[in-house]
Amino acid sequence: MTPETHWIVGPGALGRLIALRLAGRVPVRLVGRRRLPGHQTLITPEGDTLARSLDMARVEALPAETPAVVHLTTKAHGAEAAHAALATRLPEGVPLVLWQNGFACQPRLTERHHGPVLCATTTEGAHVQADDRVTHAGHGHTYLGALDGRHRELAGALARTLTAAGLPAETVDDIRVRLWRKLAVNAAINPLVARYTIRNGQLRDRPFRPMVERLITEVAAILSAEDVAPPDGNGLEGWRQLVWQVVEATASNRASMLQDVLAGRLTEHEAILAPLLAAASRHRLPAPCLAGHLDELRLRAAALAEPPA
Ligand code: KPL
Repeated sequence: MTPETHWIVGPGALGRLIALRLAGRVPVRLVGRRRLPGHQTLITPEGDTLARSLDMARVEALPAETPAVVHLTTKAHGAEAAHAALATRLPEGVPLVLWQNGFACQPRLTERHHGPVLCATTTEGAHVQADDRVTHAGHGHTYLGALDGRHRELAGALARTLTAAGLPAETVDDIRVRLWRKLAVNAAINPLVARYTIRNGQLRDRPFRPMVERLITEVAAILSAEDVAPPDGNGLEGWRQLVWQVVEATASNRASMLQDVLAGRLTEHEAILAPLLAAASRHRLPAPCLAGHLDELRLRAAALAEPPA
């Protein structure tokens, strides 16, 4: 029994980045649906190689240990199913950290989980190179907090552990606002780059720039009605600055939604666009561009789910 073990459920790029960084500090177990090589390598943003042996477990064959923390690092659409598969195995009180994009599973799992729930939003960039290799593409920052404003000590301790492991983190009292801000950026960038198969920087050019502007206008009106302020509190202009700063900083990147499309995977459209459209309908605000993207991505998801003829 290793009561201080951090379980990392969802061994994609972010999950393995967290596991490999934390493994130098605390016991770590990677939990997933399929078996991955136990020896994993991280290529750091500086080009160094960090190799570690990690304990692995499949969800169906979890060891008899009580984890200190469960980090859920699946894609947003996999989070609730992954939690359901684990929940009956966890004693009450085990803290859960939700690392998902969007604002869909976070309120639901905060209600459902029998223990403290923290949400994390991060700008760490990572991508999978192979089953045993992940690239930490760029250093970022992580914010941690509970939607119900509780568990500050737990969040503080976790932020210190992550920071000491090389993933700078801090606790915040407004994690809901921060999750919505990231969602806003994702909503203005991701559907367009996925639809037109372009890198983020191409959004600066015609014909894409006005399309981004229309999305920002819709998102800004919805978030203002939801009382979610942009970072500098400056209304529509604040949202424009935020989105264009991110486009600039990630100009040569392929956004996560484009990577999902190119790999034939489901995208995170429900977690990113559906909460915005639900808010738009609550406040009776028009959102034709967001709705068009959601419809299109839903059609794609339905086609992916169909068995090949
Ligand atoms: O988070 C992102 C993603 O790729 O999903 C960015 C780079 C901000 C684009 O929305």
